[in-house]
Amino acid sequence: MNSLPTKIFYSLTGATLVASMLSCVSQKKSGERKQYNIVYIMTDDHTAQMMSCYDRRYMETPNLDRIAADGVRFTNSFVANSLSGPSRACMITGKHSCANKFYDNSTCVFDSSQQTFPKLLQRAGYQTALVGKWHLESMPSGFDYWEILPGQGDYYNPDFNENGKQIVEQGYTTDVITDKAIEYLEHRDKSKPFCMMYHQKAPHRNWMPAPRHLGMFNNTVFPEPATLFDTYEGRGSAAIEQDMSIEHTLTNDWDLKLLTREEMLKDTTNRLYQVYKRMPADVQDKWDSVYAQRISEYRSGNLRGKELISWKYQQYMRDYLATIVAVDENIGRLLGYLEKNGELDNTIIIYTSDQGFFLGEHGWFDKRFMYEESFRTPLLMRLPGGKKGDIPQLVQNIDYAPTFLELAGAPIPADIQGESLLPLLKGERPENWRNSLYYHYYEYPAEHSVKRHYGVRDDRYKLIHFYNDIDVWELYDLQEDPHEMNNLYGKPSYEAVMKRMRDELYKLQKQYDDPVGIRFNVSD
Ligand code: SGN
Ligand code: CA
Repeated sequence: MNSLPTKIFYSLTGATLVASMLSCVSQKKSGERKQYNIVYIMTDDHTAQMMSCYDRRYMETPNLDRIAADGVRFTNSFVANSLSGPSRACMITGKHSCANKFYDNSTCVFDSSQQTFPKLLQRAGYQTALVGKWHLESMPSGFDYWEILPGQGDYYNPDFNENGKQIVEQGYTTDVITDKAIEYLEHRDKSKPFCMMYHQKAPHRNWMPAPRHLGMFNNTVFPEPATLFDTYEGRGSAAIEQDMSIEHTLTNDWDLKLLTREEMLKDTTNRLYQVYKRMPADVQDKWDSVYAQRISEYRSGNLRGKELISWKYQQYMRDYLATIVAVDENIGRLLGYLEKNGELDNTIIIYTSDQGFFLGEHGWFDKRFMYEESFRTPLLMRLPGGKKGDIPQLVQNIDYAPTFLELAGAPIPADIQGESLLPLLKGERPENWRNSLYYHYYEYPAEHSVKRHYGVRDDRYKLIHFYNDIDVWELYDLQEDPHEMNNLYGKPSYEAVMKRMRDELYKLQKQYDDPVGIRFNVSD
Protein backbone atom coordinates (compact mmCIF):
# COMPACT_ATOMS: atom_id res chain seq x y z
CA MET A 1 0.00 0.00 0.00
CA ASN A 2 1.13 3.53 -0.79
CA SER A 3 0.92 5.20 2.53
CA LEU A 4 0.11 8.86 2.82
CA PRO A 5 2.72 10.84 4.75
CA THR A 6 1.11 12.37 7.79
CA LYS A 7 1.98 15.93 6.72
CA ILE A 8 0.17 15.63 3.41
CA PHE A 9 -2.69 13.83 5.09
CA TYR A 10 -3.23 16.79 7.41
CA SER A 11 -3.03 19.36 4.67
CA LEU A 12 -5.43 17.42 2.48
CA THR A 13 -8.15 16.71 4.93
CA GLY A 14 -8.08 19.61 7.35
CA ALA A 15 -7.68 19.54 11.08
CA THR A 16 -11.34 19.22 12.07
CA LEU A 17 -12.01 16.08 10.10
CA VAL A 18 -8.63 14.54 10.76
CA ALA A 19 -9.28 14.24 14.48
CA SER A 20 -12.28 12.04 13.95
CA MET A 21 -10.72 10.27 10.98
CA LEU A 22 -7.72 9.27 13.00
CA SER A 23 -9.83 7.85 15.75
CA CYS A 24 -11.69 5.48 13.45
CA VAL A 25 -9.16 4.53 10.79
CA SER A 26 -7.07 1.58 11.73
CA GLN A 27 -3.34 1.96 11.76
CA LYS A 28 -1.21 -0.63 9.99
CA LYS A 29 2.00 0.28 11.68
CA SER A 30 3.41 3.41 13.17
CA GLY A 31 3.46 6.29 10.65
CA GLU A 32 1.49 4.39 8.03
CA ARG A 33 -2.24 4.99 7.77
CA LYS A 34 -4.84 3.05 5.96
CA GLN A 35 -6.62 5.00 3.23
CA TYR A 36 -10.41 5.07 3.09
CA ASN A 37 -12.12 2.34 1.11
CA ILE A 38 -14.57 3.64 -1.47
CA VAL A 39 -17.90 1.94 -2.17
CA TYR A 40 -19.46 3.73 -5.11
CA ILE A 41 -23.08 2.66 -5.56
CA MET A 42 -24.76 3.72 -8.77
CA THR A 43 -28.18 2.65 -9.95
CA ASP A 44 -29.51 3.12 -13.46
CA ASP A 45 -32.26 5.75 -13.81
CA HIS A 46 -33.09 6.05 -10.10
CA THR A 47 -34.51 9.50 -9.61
CA ALA A 48 -34.54 11.34 -6.27
CA GLN A 49 -38.35 11.61 -6.25
CA MET A 50 -38.38 7.88 -5.56
CA MET A 51 -36.21 7.94 -2.43
CA SER A 52 -37.89 8.71 0.87
CA CYS A 53 -34.86 10.66 2.09
CA TYR A 54 -35.53 13.12 -0.77
CA ASP A 55 -39.26 12.91 -1.29
CA ARG A 56 -41.91 11.50 1.05
CA ARG A 57 -44.72 11.27 -1.51
CA TYR A 58 -44.20 7.86 -3.07
CA MET A 59 -42.22 5.12 -1.35
CA GLU A 60 -40.01 4.10 1.56
CA THR A 61 -36.30 3.42 1.00
CA PRO A 62 -35.07 2.73 4.56
CA ASN A 63 -31.57 1.61 3.66
CA LEU A 64 -30.88 4.57 1.43
CA ASP A 65 -32.31 6.79 4.12
CA ARG A 66 -29.81 5.27 6.52
CA ILE A 67 -26.92 6.41 4.31
CA ALA A 68 -28.44 9.90 4.29
CA ALA A 69 -29.02 9.89 8.05
CA ASP A 70 -25.44 8.82 8.79
CA GLY A 71 -23.95 11.16 6.22
CA VAL A 72 -24.93 13.91 3.83
CA ARG A 73 -27.65 14.50 1.28
CA PHE A 74 -26.73 16.77 -1.61
CA THR A 75 -29.82 18.80 -2.44
CA ASN A 76 -28.48 20.30 -5.67
CA SER A 77 -26.76 17.43 -7.43
CA PHE A 78 -26.77 17.24 -11.24
CA VAL A 79 -25.31 15.33 -14.18
CA ALA A 80 -23.42 16.79 -17.13
CA ASN A 81 -25.28 14.80 -19.82
CA SER A 82 -28.43 12.91 -18.81
CA LEU A 83 -27.87 9.57 -20.50
CA SER A 84 -26.20 6.42 -19.24
CA GLY A 85 -22.97 5.99 -21.24
CA PRO A 86 -22.13 9.70 -21.39
CA SER A 87 -22.95 10.20 -17.73
CA ARG A 88 -20.74 7.28 -16.70
CA ALA A 89 -17.91 8.61 -18.87
CA CYS A 90 -18.18 12.05 -17.20
CA MET A 91 -18.18 10.44 -13.79
CA ILE A 92 -15.20 8.15 -14.35
CA THR A 93 -13.04 10.82 -16.04
CA GLY A 94 -14.15 13.88 -14.04
CA LYS A 95 -14.66 15.65 -17.38
CA HIS A 96 -17.55 16.86 -19.54
CA SER A 97 -18.52 14.87 -22.65
CA CYS A 98 -16.66 17.30 -24.92
CA ALA A 99 -13.42 16.34 -23.14
CA ASN A 100 -13.92 12.58 -22.65
CA LYS A 101 -15.45 12.24 -26.16
CA PHE A 102 -18.20 9.82 -25.14
CA TYR A 103 -21.14 11.92 -26.35
CA ASP A 104 -23.99 9.43 -26.73
CA ASN A 105 -25.08 5.81 -26.27
CA SER A 106 -25.67 5.10 -29.92
CA THR A 107 -22.44 6.05 -31.72
CA CYS A 108 -19.65 6.18 -29.11
CA VAL A 109 -17.13 3.71 -27.76
CA PHE A 110 -15.27 4.87 -24.66
CA ASP A 111 -11.58 5.38 -25.34
CA SER A 112 -10.32 3.25 -22.49
CA SER A 113 -6.74 4.42 -22.91
CA GLN A 114 -7.70 7.77 -21.36
CA GLN A 115 -7.19 8.81 -17.75
CA THR A 116 -9.88 7.64 -15.30
CA PHE A 117 -10.09 7.83 -11.52
CA PRO A 118 -9.88 4.03 -10.98
CA LYS A 119 -6.54 4.04 -12.85
CA LEU A 120 -5.28 6.90 -10.71
CA LEU A 121 -6.47 5.13 -7.55
CA GLN A 122 -4.58 2.02 -8.60
CA ARG A 123 -1.46 4.17 -8.78
CA ALA A 124 -2.23 5.40 -5.27
CA GLY A 125 -2.20 1.83 -4.01
CA TYR A 126 -5.87 0.96 -4.30
CA GLN A 127 -7.34 -2.30 -5.44
CA THR A 128 -10.19 -1.48 -7.83
CA ALA A 129 -13.28 -3.46 -8.79
CA LEU A 130 -16.36 -3.00 -10.92
CA VAL A 131 -19.54 -5.08 -10.68
CA GLY A 132 -22.77 -4.64 -12.66
CA LYS A 133 -23.83 -2.35 -15.50
CA TRP A 134 -20.99 -0.70 -17.40
CA HIS A 135 -22.32 0.55 -20.76
CA LEU A 136 -19.17 2.21 -22.07
CA GLU A 137 -18.89 -0.28 -24.96
CA SER A 138 -15.13 -0.85 -24.71
CA MET A 139 -13.98 -3.35 -22.06
CA PRO A 140 -13.28 -1.93 -18.59
CA SER A 141 -9.75 -0.79 -17.94
CA GLY A 142 -8.24 0.32 -14.64
CA PHE A 143 -9.90 -2.44 -12.63
CA ASP A 144 -8.14 -5.32 -10.89
CA TYR A 145 -11.43 -7.18 -10.99
CA TRP A 146 -14.50 -6.61 -13.10
CA GLU A 147 -17.70 -8.42 -13.81
CA ILE A 148 -20.21 -6.62 -16.00
CA LEU A 149 -23.62 -7.03 -17.58
CA PRO A 150 -23.33 -6.94 -21.36
CA GLY A 151 -25.11 -3.79 -22.69
CA GLN A 152 -28.19 -3.01 -20.62
CA GLY A 153 -28.21 -6.48 -19.05
CA ASP A 154 -31.21 -8.64 -18.15
CA TYR A 155 -33.39 -8.64 -15.06
CA TYR A 156 -33.76 -12.43 -14.82
CA ASN A 157 -31.00 -15.04 -15.05
CA PRO A 158 -28.63 -12.40 -16.43
CA ASP A 159 -25.61 -12.96 -18.65
CA PHE A 160 -22.33 -11.62 -17.27
CA ASN A 161 -18.89 -10.95 -18.62
CA GLU A 162 -16.52 -11.94 -15.83
CA ASN A 163 -13.08 -10.49 -16.58
CA GLY A 164 -13.57 -11.56 -20.21
CA LYS A 165 -15.41 -14.84 -19.62
CA GLN A 166 -19.10 -15.14 -20.65
CA ILE A 167 -21.36 -16.72 -18.03
CA VAL A 168 -25.08 -16.93 -17.25
CA GLU A 169 -26.22 -16.53 -13.64
CA GLN A 170 -29.39 -17.79 -11.99
CA GLY A 171 -31.53 -15.32 -10.08
CA TYR A 172 -32.69 -11.73 -10.12
CA THR A 173 -30.10 -9.27 -11.34
CA THR A 174 -30.22 -6.85 -8.37
CA ASP A 175 -29.60 -9.75 -5.97
CA VAL A 176 -26.96 -11.33 -8.21
CA ILE A 177 -24.96 -8.10 -8.54
CA THR A 178 -24.93 -7.79 -4.75
CA ASP A 179 -23.86 -11.42 -4.30
CA LYS A 180 -20.97 -10.72 -6.63
CA ALA A 181 -20.02 -7.51 -4.84
CA ILE A 182 -19.97 -9.28 -1.47
CA GLU A 183 -18.07 -12.19 -2.97
CA TYR A 184 -15.45 -9.76 -4.25
CA LEU A 185 -15.16 -8.02 -0.88
CA GLU A 186 -14.82 -11.37 0.84
CA HIS A 187 -11.94 -12.51 -1.37
CA ARG A 188 -10.14 -9.24 -2.06
CA ASP A 189 -6.55 -8.59 -1.06
CA LYS A 190 -7.23 -7.30 2.44
CA SER A 191 -3.84 -5.63 2.74
CA LYS A 192 -4.89 -2.84 0.38
CA PRO A 193 -7.64 -0.23 0.45
CA PHE A 194 -10.29 -0.88 -2.17
CA CYS A 195 -12.54 1.08 -4.46
CA MET A 196 -15.55 -0.93 -5.56
CA MET A 197 -17.96 0.40 -8.13
CA TYR A 198 -21.26 -1.39 -7.59
CA HIS A 199 -23.58 -0.56 -10.46
CA GLN A 200 -27.16 -1.76 -10.38
CA LYS A 201 -29.15 -2.24 -13.57
CA ALA A 202 -32.47 -1.48 -11.88
CA PRO A 203 -34.65 0.55 -12.17
CA HIS A 204 -33.94 0.78 -15.92
CA ARG A 205 -36.72 0.21 -18.46
CA ASN A 206 -38.66 -2.15 -18.77
CA TRP A 207 -38.93 -2.17 -14.95
CA MET A 208 -39.24 -5.88 -14.09
CA PRO A 209 -39.54 -6.43 -10.31
CA ALA A 210 -37.93 -9.22 -8.31
CA PRO A 211 -40.11 -12.34 -8.03
CA ARG A 212 -40.76 -11.55 -4.35
CA HIS A 213 -41.97 -8.04 -5.22
CA LEU A 214 -44.19 -8.82 -8.20
CA GLY A 215 -47.54 -7.13 -7.70
CA MET A 216 -46.62 -5.54 -4.37
CA PHE A 217 -47.99 -2.12 -5.38
CA ASN A 218 -51.00 -3.43 -7.29
CA ASN A 219 -53.41 -1.91 -4.81
CA THR A 220 -51.51 1.31 -4.29
CA VAL A 221 -52.68 4.47 -6.02
CA PHE A 222 -49.89 7.01 -6.38
CA PRO A 223 -50.45 10.76 -6.47
CA GLU A 224 -50.14 12.20 -9.97
CA PRO A 225 -47.48 14.82 -10.64
CA ALA A 226 -48.82 18.32 -11.24
CA THR A 227 -47.55 18.31 -14.84
CA LEU A 228 -48.84 14.89 -15.97
CA PHE A 229 -51.12 16.52 -18.55
CA ASP A 230 -48.67 19.18 -19.70
CA THR A 231 -49.53 20.62 -23.14
CA TYR A 232 -46.11 22.33 -23.57
CA GLU A 233 -47.67 25.71 -24.21
CA GLY A 234 -45.11 28.49 -24.49
CA ARG A 235 -42.23 26.08 -24.93
CA GLY A 236 -40.38 25.28 -28.13
CA SER A 237 -40.66 22.30 -30.45
CA ALA A 238 -38.22 20.13 -28.45
CA ALA A 239 -40.74 19.53 -25.65
CA ILE A 240 -43.53 18.94 -28.17
CA GLU A 241 -41.65 16.66 -30.57
CA GLN A 242 -40.06 14.27 -28.07
CA ASP A 243 -41.06 10.62 -28.17
CA MET A 244 -41.10 9.69 -24.49
CA SER A 245 -44.64 10.23 -23.41
CA ILE A 246 -46.67 7.97 -21.18
CA GLU A 247 -49.56 8.53 -23.57
CA HIS A 248 -47.87 7.61 -26.87
CA THR A 249 -44.48 6.01 -26.25
CA LEU A 250 -45.04 3.52 -23.42
CA THR A 251 -45.82 0.26 -25.16
CA ASN A 252 -48.56 -2.17 -24.16
CA ASP A 253 -46.26 -5.19 -24.30
CA TRP A 254 -42.67 -4.27 -23.31
CA ASP A 255 -43.54 -1.49 -20.87
CA LEU A 256 -47.01 -2.22 -19.56
CA LYS A 257 -46.77 -6.04 -19.83
CA LEU A 258 -50.28 -6.41 -21.20
CA LEU A 259 -49.72 -9.80 -22.82
CA THR A 260 -50.83 -13.17 -21.48
CA ARG A 261 -48.54 -16.18 -21.68
CA GLU A 262 -50.72 -17.64 -24.45
CA GLU A 263 -50.38 -14.44 -26.47
CA MET A 264 -46.61 -14.36 -25.99
CA LEU A 265 -46.34 -17.95 -27.13
CA LYS A 266 -48.11 -17.08 -30.38
CA ASP A 267 -45.28 -14.70 -31.23
CA THR A 268 -42.13 -15.79 -29.48
CA THR A 269 -40.11 -13.04 -31.21
CA ASN A 270 -41.91 -10.51 -29.01
CA ARG A 271 -39.43 -8.67 -26.85
CA LEU A 272 -41.39 -9.21 -23.67
CA TYR A 273 -41.33 -12.94 -24.30
CA GLN A 274 -37.57 -12.84 -24.78
CA VAL A 275 -37.13 -11.65 -21.19
CA TYR A 276 -40.07 -13.62 -19.79
CA LYS A 277 -38.55 -16.86 -21.05
CA ARG A 278 -35.47 -16.26 -18.92
CA MET A 279 -37.55 -16.69 -15.75
CA PRO A 280 -37.88 -20.04 -14.01
CA ALA A 281 -41.32 -21.70 -14.33
CA ASP A 282 -42.51 -20.77 -10.82
CA VAL A 283 -41.66 -17.11 -11.42
CA GLN A 284 -43.49 -17.21 -14.75
CA ASP A 285 -46.55 -18.55 -12.90
CA LYS A 286 -46.39 -15.74 -10.39
CA TRP A 287 -45.87 -13.20 -13.17
CA ASP A 288 -48.93 -14.53 -15.02
CA SER A 289 -51.18 -14.29 -12.01
CA VAL A 290 -49.97 -10.81 -11.05
CA TYR A 291 -50.29 -9.31 -14.53
CA ALA A 292 -53.63 -11.09 -15.24
CA GLN A 293 -55.32 -8.54 -12.98
CA ARG A 294 -53.79 -5.65 -14.95
CA ILE A 295 -54.60 -7.19 -18.32
CA SER A 296 -58.24 -7.77 -17.43
CA GLU A 297 -58.57 -4.27 -15.97
CA TYR A 298 -57.17 -2.80 -19.19
CA ARG A 299 -59.36 -4.88 -21.48
CA SER A 300 -62.57 -4.32 -19.58
CA GLY A 301 -61.88 -0.67 -18.79
CA ASN A 302 -62.10 0.75 -22.30
CA LEU A 303 -60.32 3.86 -21.06
CA ARG A 304 -59.57 6.86 -23.28
CA GLY A 305 -57.76 10.19 -23.11
CA LYS A 306 -56.72 11.45 -19.69
CA GLU A 307 -58.19 8.42 -17.94
CA LEU A 308 -55.98 6.14 -19.98
CA ILE A 309 -52.89 8.28 -19.27
CA SER A 310 -53.69 8.15 -15.54
CA TRP A 311 -54.10 4.39 -15.67
CA LYS A 312 -50.83 3.87 -17.56
CA TYR A 313 -49.06 6.18 -15.11
CA GLN A 314 -50.18 3.99 -12.19
CA GLN A 315 -48.92 0.78 -13.86
CA TYR A 316 -45.62 2.43 -14.75
CA MET A 317 -45.17 3.61 -11.15
CA ARG A 318 -46.04 0.20 -9.73
CA ASP A 319 -43.35 -1.58 -11.73
CA TYR A 320 -40.65 1.10 -11.42
CA LEU A 321 -41.08 1.40 -7.66
CA ALA A 322 -41.16 -2.37 -7.11
CA THR A 323 -37.72 -2.66 -8.77
CA ILE A 324 -36.40 -0.07 -6.30
CA VAL A 325 -37.55 -2.08 -3.31
CA ALA A 326 -35.01 -4.74 -4.30
CA VAL A 327 -32.31 -2.11 -4.79
CA ASP A 328 -32.95 -0.75 -1.31
CA GLU A 329 -32.96 -4.23 0.27
CA ASN A 330 -29.68 -5.12 -1.43
CA ILE A 331 -28.01 -1.92 -0.33
CA GLY A 332 -29.06 -2.85 3.19
CA ARG A 333 -27.38 -6.21 2.65
CA LEU A 334 -24.18 -4.61 1.40
CA LEU A 335 -24.07 -2.11 4.28
CA GLY A 336 -24.74 -5.01 6.67
CA TYR A 337 -21.76 -6.89 5.24
CA LEU A 338 -19.47 -3.90 5.65
CA GLU A 339 -20.68 -3.31 9.18
CA LYS A 340 -20.32 -6.94 10.21
CA ASN A 341 -16.80 -7.03 8.84
CA GLY A 342 -15.72 -3.86 10.56
CA GLU A 343 -15.28 -1.90 7.34
CA LEU A 344 -18.13 0.59 7.60
CA ASP A 345 -16.07 3.15 9.44
CA ASN A 346 -13.10 2.74 7.12
CA THR A 347 -15.20 3.32 4.06
CA ILE A 348 -16.82 6.21 2.26
CA ILE A 349 -20.18 5.15 0.81
CA ILE A 350 -21.60 7.03 -2.14
CA TYR A 351 -25.09 6.54 -3.49
CA THR A 352 -26.05 8.05 -6.83
CA SER A 353 -27.64 7.27 -10.18
CA ASP A 354 -26.44 7.81 -13.74
CA GLN A 355 -29.14 10.50 -14.07
CA GLY A 356 -32.59 11.43 -12.87
CA PHE A 357 -35.81 10.30 -14.52
CA PHE A 358 -39.30 11.52 -15.34
CA LEU A 359 -42.00 9.68 -13.44
CA GLY A 360 -44.93 11.28 -15.22
CA GLU A 361 -43.72 14.89 -14.92
CA HIS A 362 -44.54 16.69 -18.20
CA GLY A 363 -46.37 13.48 -19.17
CA TRP A 364 -43.05 11.67 -19.67
CA PHE A 365 -40.85 8.75 -18.76
CA ASP A 366 -37.09 8.58 -19.57
CA LYS A 367 -34.57 11.41 -19.11
CA ARG A 368 -32.20 13.29 -21.54
CA PHE A 369 -33.70 16.79 -21.10
CA MET A 370 -32.00 19.47 -19.04
CA TYR A 371 -35.28 19.93 -17.19
CA GLU A 372 -34.98 19.36 -13.46
CA GLU A 373 -36.24 15.78 -13.05
CA SER A 374 -33.65 14.32 -15.42
CA PHE A 375 -30.83 16.84 -14.98
CA ARG A 376 -30.80 16.20 -11.23
CA THR A 377 -29.39 12.99 -9.79
CA PRO A 378 -29.57 11.76 -6.20
CA LEU A 379 -26.33 11.99 -4.25
CA LEU A 380 -25.74 10.69 -0.73
CA MET A 381 -22.34 10.29 0.88
CA ARG A 382 -21.44 8.72 4.16
CA LEU A 383 -17.95 9.71 5.21
CA PRO A 384 -17.04 8.48 8.70
CA GLY A 385 -16.29 11.50 10.84
CA GLY A 386 -17.53 13.86 8.13
CA LYS A 387 -20.42 16.28 8.07
CA LYS A 388 -24.02 15.17 8.51
CA GLY A 389 -27.06 16.84 7.01
CA ASP A 390 -27.73 18.66 3.77
CA ILE A 391 -25.26 20.15 1.31
CA PRO A 392 -26.94 22.78 -0.87
CA GLN A 393 -24.06 23.77 -3.17
CA LEU A 394 -24.30 23.05 -6.92
CA VAL A 395 -22.45 19.81 -7.60
CA GLN A 396 -22.15 17.64 -10.69
CA ASN A 397 -21.07 14.10 -11.50
CA ILE A 398 -17.70 15.37 -12.83
CA ASP A 399 -16.91 16.15 -9.18
CA TYR A 400 -16.77 12.54 -7.99
CA ALA A 401 -13.39 11.68 -9.52
CA PRO A 402 -11.46 14.53 -7.85
CA THR A 403 -13.27 13.83 -4.56
CA PHE A 404 -12.09 10.23 -4.51
CA LEU A 405 -8.58 11.19 -5.54
CA GLU A 406 -8.28 13.78 -2.82
CA LEU A 407 -9.69 11.38 -0.28
CA ALA A 408 -7.13 8.77 -1.35
CA GLY A 409 -4.32 11.31 -1.03
CA ALA A 410 -3.63 11.09 -4.76
CA PRO A 411 -2.83 14.19 -6.82
CA ILE A 412 -5.71 15.62 -8.89
CA PRO A 413 -4.52 16.08 -12.49
CA ALA A 414 -4.97 19.60 -13.86
CA ASP A 415 -7.12 18.42 -16.78
CA ILE A 416 -9.88 17.13 -14.50
CA GLN A 417 -12.79 19.57 -14.85
CA GLY A 418 -14.73 18.71 -11.70
CA GLU A 419 -14.11 20.01 -8.19
CA SER A 420 -13.39 17.89 -5.14
CA LEU A 421 -16.39 17.73 -2.81
CA LEU A 422 -14.18 17.03 0.19
CA PRO A 423 -14.36 20.59 1.59
CA LEU A 424 -18.17 20.33 1.51
CA LEU A 425 -18.05 16.89 3.15
CA LYS A 426 -15.96 18.40 5.91
CA GLY A 427 -18.65 21.02 6.52
CA GLU A 428 -16.71 23.91 5.01
CA ARG A 429 -18.36 26.60 2.92
CA PRO A 430 -15.79 27.47 0.26
CA GLU A 431 -16.34 31.09 -0.75
CA ASN A 432 -15.40 30.55 -4.35
CA TRP A 433 -17.58 27.47 -4.94
CA ARG A 434 -19.05 27.40 -8.47
CA ASN A 435 -22.26 29.35 -8.97
CA SER A 436 -23.42 27.74 -12.20
CA LEU A 437 -23.40 24.36 -13.96
CA TYR A 438 -22.93 23.43 -17.60
CA TYR A 439 -24.92 20.75 -19.42
CA HIS A 440 -24.72 19.27 -22.92
CA TYR A 441 -26.86 16.48 -24.42
CA TYR A 442 -26.05 15.13 -27.89
CA GLU A 443 -28.05 11.98 -28.70
CA TYR A 444 -30.24 13.12 -31.60
CA PRO A 445 -31.57 11.79 -33.92
CA ALA A 446 -32.16 8.76 -31.72
CA GLU A 447 -34.64 6.88 -29.57
CA HIS A 448 -37.05 9.24 -27.74
CA SER A 449 -36.27 12.12 -30.15
CA VAL A 450 -34.91 14.60 -27.65
CA LYS A 451 -33.20 17.41 -29.56
CA ARG A 452 -29.56 18.27 -28.93
CA HIS A 453 -29.16 20.98 -26.37
CA TYR A 454 -26.80 22.68 -24.02
CA GLY A 455 -27.42 25.08 -21.20
CA VAL A 456 -26.48 26.65 -17.93
CA ARG A 457 -28.17 26.61 -14.54
CA ASP A 458 -27.46 28.75 -11.52
CA ASP A 459 -29.27 28.67 -8.20
CA ARG A 460 -32.26 30.47 -9.67
CA TYR A 461 -32.33 30.49 -13.48
CA LYS A 462 -31.83 28.01 -16.27
CA LEU A 463 -31.05 28.84 -19.88
CA ILE A 464 -31.26 26.09 -22.52
CA HIS A 465 -30.43 26.19 -26.22
CA PHE A 466 -31.88 23.40 -28.40
CA TYR A 467 -29.85 23.27 -31.61
CA ASN A 468 -28.93 21.04 -34.57
CA ASP A 469 -32.15 20.88 -36.62
CA ILE A 470 -33.85 23.60 -34.53
CA ASP A 471 -32.79 26.85 -32.89
CA VAL A 472 -34.85 27.31 -29.74
CA TRP A 473 -33.93 29.03 -26.49
CA GLU A 474 -35.73 28.56 -23.19
CA LEU A 475 -35.30 30.43 -19.92
CA TYR A 476 -36.85 29.43 -16.60
CA ASP A 477 -37.07 31.06 -13.21
CA LEU A 478 -36.79 27.99 -10.99
CA GLN A 479 -37.80 29.90 -7.90
CA GLU A 480 -41.11 31.16 -9.34
CA ASP A 481 -41.68 28.24 -11.69
CA PRO A 482 -40.11 25.04 -10.28
CA HIS A 483 -41.95 22.83 -12.80
CA GLU A 484 -40.47 24.78 -15.77
CA MET A 485 -43.78 25.50 -17.46
CA ASN A 486 -43.27 29.18 -18.21
CA ASN A 487 -40.60 29.92 -20.82
CA LEU A 488 -39.38 33.45 -20.22
CA TYR A 489 -36.96 33.64 -23.11
CA GLY A 490 -37.55 36.75 -25.21
CA LYS A 491 -39.74 38.47 -22.61
CA PRO A 492 -38.59 42.13 -22.42
CA SER A 493 -38.59 42.21 -18.62
CA TYR A 494 -36.04 39.37 -18.58
CA GLU A 495 -33.52 41.05 -20.94
CA ALA A 496 -30.94 41.46 -18.17
CA VAL A 497 -31.32 37.88 -16.91
CA MET A 498 -31.02 36.52 -20.46
CA LYS A 499 -27.85 38.48 -21.07
CA ARG A 500 -26.32 37.42 -17.78
CA MET A 501 -27.15 33.75 -18.39
CA ARG A 502 -25.89 33.82 -21.99
CA ASP A 503 -22.63 35.36 -20.82
CA GLU A 504 -22.37 32.67 -18.17
CA LEU A 505 -23.06 29.97 -20.75
CA TYR A 506 -20.36 31.22 -23.10
CA LYS A 507 -17.93 31.54 -20.22
CA LEU A 508 -18.50 27.89 -19.29
CA GLN A 509 -18.23 26.75 -22.91
CA LYS A 510 -14.85 28.44 -23.10
CA GLN A 511 -13.78 27.14 -19.70
CA TYR A 512 -14.64 23.55 -20.61
CA ASP A 513 -13.52 24.03 -24.21
CA ASP A 514 -16.75 22.69 -25.66
CA PRO A 515 -16.25 22.87 -29.41
CA VAL A 516 -19.91 22.27 -30.39
CA GLY A 517 -21.09 25.09 -28.20
CA ILE A 518 -18.38 27.48 -29.26
CA ARG A 519 -18.82 26.67 -32.94
CA PHE A 520 -22.52 27.30 -32.70
CA ASN A 521 -22.07 30.57 -30.90
CA VAL A 522 -19.75 31.87 -33.60
CA SER A 523 -22.41 31.47 -36.29
CA ASP A 524 -25.17 32.49 -33.87
C1 SGN B 1 -32.96 1.66 -23.95
C2 SGN B 1 -34.41 2.05 -23.63
C3 SGN B 1 -34.61 3.55 -23.70
C4 SGN B 1 -33.55 4.29 -22.91
C5 SGN B 1 -32.18 3.86 -23.40
C6 SGN B 1 -31.03 4.54 -22.73
N1 SGN B 1 -35.30 1.42 -24.57
O1 SGN B 1 -32.67 1.84 -25.29
O2 SGN B 1 -35.91 3.86 -23.23
O3 SGN B 1 -33.70 5.68 -23.06
O4 SGN B 1 -32.06 2.45 -23.17
O5 SGN B 1 -31.05 4.35 -21.35
S1 SGN B 1 -35.75 -0.10 -24.38
O6 SGN B 1 -36.85 -0.31 -25.33
O7 SGN B 1 -34.61 -0.95 -24.72
O8 SGN B 1 -36.18 -0.33 -23.02
S2 SGN B 1 -29.71 4.50 -20.56
O9 SGN B 1 -30.05 4.68 -19.15
O10 SGN B 1 -28.94 3.28 -20.75
O11 SGN B 1 -29.05 5.67 -21.11
CA1 CA C 1 -29.48 5.41 -17.08
